[in-house]
Amino acid sequence: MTRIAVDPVTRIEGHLRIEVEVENGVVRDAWSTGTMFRGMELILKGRDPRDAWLFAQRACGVCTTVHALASVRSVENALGLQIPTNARLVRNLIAGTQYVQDHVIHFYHLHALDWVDVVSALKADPAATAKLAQSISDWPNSGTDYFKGVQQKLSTFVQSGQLGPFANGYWGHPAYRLPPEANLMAVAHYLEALDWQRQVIRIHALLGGKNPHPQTYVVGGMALAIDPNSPTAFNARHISEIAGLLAQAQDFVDRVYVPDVLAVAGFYKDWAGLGQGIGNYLSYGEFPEADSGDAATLYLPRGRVMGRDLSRVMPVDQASVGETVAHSWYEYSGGDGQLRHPWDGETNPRYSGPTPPFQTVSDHDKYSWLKAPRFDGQPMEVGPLARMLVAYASGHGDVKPAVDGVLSALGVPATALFSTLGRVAARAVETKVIAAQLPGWLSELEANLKTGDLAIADVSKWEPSTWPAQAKGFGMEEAPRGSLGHWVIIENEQISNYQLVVPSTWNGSPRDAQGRRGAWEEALVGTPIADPARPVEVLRTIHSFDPCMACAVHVYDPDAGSSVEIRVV
Ligand code: NFE
Ligand code: MG
Repeated sequence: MTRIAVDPVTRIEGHLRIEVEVENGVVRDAWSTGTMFRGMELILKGRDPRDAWLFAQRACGVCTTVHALASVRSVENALGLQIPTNARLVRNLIAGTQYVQDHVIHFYHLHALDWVDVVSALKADPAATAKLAQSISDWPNSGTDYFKGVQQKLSTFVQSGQLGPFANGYWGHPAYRLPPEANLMAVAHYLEALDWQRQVIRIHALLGGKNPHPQTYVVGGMALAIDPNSPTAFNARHISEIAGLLAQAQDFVDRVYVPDVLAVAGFYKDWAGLGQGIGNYLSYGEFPEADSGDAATLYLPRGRVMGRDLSRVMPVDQASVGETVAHSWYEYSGGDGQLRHPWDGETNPRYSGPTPPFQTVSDHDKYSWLKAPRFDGQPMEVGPLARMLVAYASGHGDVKPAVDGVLSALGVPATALFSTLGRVAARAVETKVIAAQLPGWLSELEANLKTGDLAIADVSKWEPSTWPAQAKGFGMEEAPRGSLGHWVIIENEQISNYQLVVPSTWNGSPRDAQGRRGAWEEALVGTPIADPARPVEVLRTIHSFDPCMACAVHVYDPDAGSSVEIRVV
């Protein structure tokens, strides 16, 4: 039995340690440890609920914007506010743009290097690379000279001994299977995607003032001056600028990202049988298409798929969410093994782990700063795969054909979706679907403004004196990485309790009181590891979830350092 610790896991946001036990070359058990505590919930106590989104949004700069949206939704729910049409559409545009930019960044900049051997790209024949690229897409940057230029740039990096963004990969590992030409093509698109994402996110600047952390939210709607005919407001010129950026976004998704995912996936089909995980999938649903915001109006549906059964979509009620700290560095009054609903949530940090640097943490009863969220007591997987499975099982008019198209292109059955490769493919499908949907929301906004409706916020409850003595609210949202909930209790015009239950907390959850593993832990069990000193297979499955620990453990240890440690113990 070999114990491997990967700490920190890189190409994620925040601080994650993964320990696995390997026997006969296969992972037998796994532990996910959030190694950082932040205490966002404590920071929010006692504040004005109208200000909460400004603080909550700072939980993360990767899934920028999402905590602002979940926060204003929770306070609007508590105060009984419905936002105007314009605000709903602006929020959909900000959130949808976030999906598209974030998913493309995840594939190229955070995940691709688990599948693409950058150093092998130096051996590629640029002419053969051009031929390969032209065979999968009519994207214009696919000539021999273009790929020769990229290869020269890469070679300068390698010869200088400073790989920059490509440092610390397991280059040359036998688990890399792409031919040099496919590796060169992917490296070229890695570099193009860097430029592309910087352009696309200007949409956030136009609608939200800046990125990360758009600044135009307000409880009751958006604080965006909007008037198609005013030179000093958000006007017709901005709408046409956004239309151009959305077209640019969609073009890259359709002609570069999706073809690349299919091309890379074709070499790794065995990963359609690995990393299956829990098999329970949760989606709160997202993108309200009517102002009531009710579940039935959501473009991506709310629901659950349980036990990999795609024949039934189960309902979702926020009341069924609870968190336990049986194996987390917190204490609950009345017992750590309870499942506490977020309105009754407690954040009492009590570190009881070993003093770093340590060899193992998994031999301790408590081993993470993440709480363990459960739905109806069950561990769940959240994220693009969960959303696409819930939509697929619901017979969604856009998602179903898109998923079927990918399955038939790869020649794999629907059961292949329950896997590491399934997560990568589902993220690409979702990006394609949302990139196609965004121009419609922009047209709706334009059409609504043309009717003369310039309402953007309901400020009827702006005065705290109009609030009840006590109000409870929840904001449910689908962030790029999955189901995000904020729960607030307002008492005497102040926040008396605030809890965030975040996508990477669901997925990165430690065990619960019954000893059931979280999604990452479960997905690692059964993974073959060719070389315990270079566990690229662990990274493939963990990265397929797109972890964000900044979100997941909402104190920084100045002594922890920043070295990468892979240890076989
Ligand atoms: Ni910081 Fe996040 C997203 C949220 S959590 S990335 O998407 O909420 O995984
Ligand atoms: Mg929390």
